[in-house]
Amino acid sequence: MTDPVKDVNQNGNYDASHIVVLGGLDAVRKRPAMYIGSVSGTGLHHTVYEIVDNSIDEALAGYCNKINVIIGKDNSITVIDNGRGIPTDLHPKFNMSALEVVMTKLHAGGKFDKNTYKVSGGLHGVGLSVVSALSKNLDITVKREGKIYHQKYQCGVPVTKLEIIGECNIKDTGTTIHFWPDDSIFTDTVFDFQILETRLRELAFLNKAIHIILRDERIEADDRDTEGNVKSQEKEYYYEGGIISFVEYLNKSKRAIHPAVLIAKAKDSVDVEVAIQYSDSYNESVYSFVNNINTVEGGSHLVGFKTALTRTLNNYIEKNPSYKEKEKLSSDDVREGLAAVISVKVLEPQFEGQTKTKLGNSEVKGIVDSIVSSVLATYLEENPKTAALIIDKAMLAAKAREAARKARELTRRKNVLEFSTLPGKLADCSETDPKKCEIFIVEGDSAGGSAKQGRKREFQAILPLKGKILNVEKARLAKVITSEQISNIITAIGTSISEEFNIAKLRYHKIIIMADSDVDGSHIRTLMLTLFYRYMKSLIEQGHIYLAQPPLYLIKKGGQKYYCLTDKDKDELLAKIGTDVNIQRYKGLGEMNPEQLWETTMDPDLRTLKKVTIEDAVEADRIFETLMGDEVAPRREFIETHAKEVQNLDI
Ligand code: 0RA
Repeated sequence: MTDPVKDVNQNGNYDASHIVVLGGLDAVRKRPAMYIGSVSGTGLHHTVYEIVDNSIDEALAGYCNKINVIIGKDNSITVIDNGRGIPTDLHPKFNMSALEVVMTKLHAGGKFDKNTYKVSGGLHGVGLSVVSALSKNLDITVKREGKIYHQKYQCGVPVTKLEIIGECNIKDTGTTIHFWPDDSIFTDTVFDFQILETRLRELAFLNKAIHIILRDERIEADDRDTEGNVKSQEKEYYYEGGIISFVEYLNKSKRAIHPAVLIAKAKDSVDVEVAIQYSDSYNESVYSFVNNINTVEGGSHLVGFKTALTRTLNNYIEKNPSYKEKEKLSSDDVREGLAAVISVKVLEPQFEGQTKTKLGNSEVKGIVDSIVSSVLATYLEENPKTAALIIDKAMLAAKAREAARKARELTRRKNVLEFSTLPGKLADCSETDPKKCEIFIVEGDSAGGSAKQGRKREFQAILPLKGKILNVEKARLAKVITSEQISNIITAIGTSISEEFNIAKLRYHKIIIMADSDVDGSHIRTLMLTLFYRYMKSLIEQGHIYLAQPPLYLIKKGGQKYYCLTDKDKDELLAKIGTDVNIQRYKGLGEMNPEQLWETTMDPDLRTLKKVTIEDAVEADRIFETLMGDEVAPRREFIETHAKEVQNLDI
């Protein structure tokens, strides 16, 4: 493809003011990751959010209630909103249309109005110009003042004039942006329905009463999934209840113990919305947002919420004569089984932290604290039955925590007495630098035996597991640590768990789960991942957890051996070398001899490992709840769609 930047300059079709602007967008094309985080899937999907965020801003300003996102057959994206439409009149400063300023000028953003909360301009809020710069083609259509305007861009450069192409009803307004991400920039140009769905659903929860519709035109009406169900082509997200619906969604596969509570108030131009609902589970699902951005690292709004929750519940116990024991609840106690969404809108948010997802504005802490304290105290007074359920639950959590602490102390003392810190089943490696060490946690004693014989003992340790491990999703900490299999895993890894987790004590930088490629193996992988997710989450976040990929097939032809990881690999290979081959399908790891196990699954030079990552915490939380709950069908479906197909397992 020719470079439109050069074309424009050579043709001289545009005046000098463009050159400055182009210079700006050139930087975006040279170092795209600086603007959208990455050029892989994450960055690709970010381009969609960037546009949708602008439409959401229109909605927050009160002018838009419908946003359509369409994934085209050719992997293009169209975002249609019914907002006011991007202004098309001449921008006096730049001597071009306001639309062209927005599409070509870095950081022009959408809005010139400082008094509204902006979603765009937030985390990566870099403006539409960045999407335009990173699209090989972009068509924009605006309906405004009874006219339909249209302009085309290539790599951020306008290639047509802004033209009026028709007329419409004066009340009919909005913006349509159709773009094709540049495949010379993005390493991945295939949009993932589920990734877009997660964010769009989240936006619909956080901004109530907006219709957000996602359509996938790559799917034919008669496309079916592996179970034979017609795949869904279009989904609409619309939540009148806003974040109340969000916590109900988080608790969908749990048993809630009271109706969700909404706390919503504004103070000193900070808009605070909090929804809370306790369930009978032991896990905490608390999510915080600032201007619709998921503040994964928390910040002042979250601190304000946690402080207020703990103090308000303790005050209630203190004042209420029916509680004889005036148990002091900790912040952890009051969050056991809590689903909560804290959503604040702040005029000038300061984002801090490693991933710029921590709210720094210190004034927000006090504002959230005072709003949550006063509204929640009133709620508890007015709803004594719900109050009693919540307090009883937190008191149980406090007792369990105390019991767990005692049990842990006991285990520690026992270990000291027996001098046996490492489990007897562990075949450890000889290298002592954790960076160079890896541990294989292996399903079954026979595969464990082959792995011990096949390994390079300098840096590879083997811990065989006998059968399934405890489902930690359904057990309290006190029980989890009494399980022998689990305590073996914990001691071998070295970091301990929960509050006592210490990454500095990690004994292996690669922790590799090695299980069969069948349903039982999937279950074991999931049980292991649940343990890591709930009790040693940093191991996943810091990229220490991997899944081994044993081959499904051994194919021999003409003295050559080929291993295939998937059915697709096998079919492709057979297409190449012919089908008159000797094909062996492995039923399990146990069928491989030590040498085969080494060369297919363990040898760092030949093996494939999947790194486990957490793409989206809300979904990961729900997935574990679904996986470890009682429903079998959704569990199997998840494992089939996620565990085998993707390179990095996104939980
Ligand atoms: C600048 C000013 C105004 C609206 C927008 C931009 C705008 C941008 C996008 C991007 C996607 N959809 C959008 N809708 C609107 C304010 C317009 C006015 O004052 O009339």
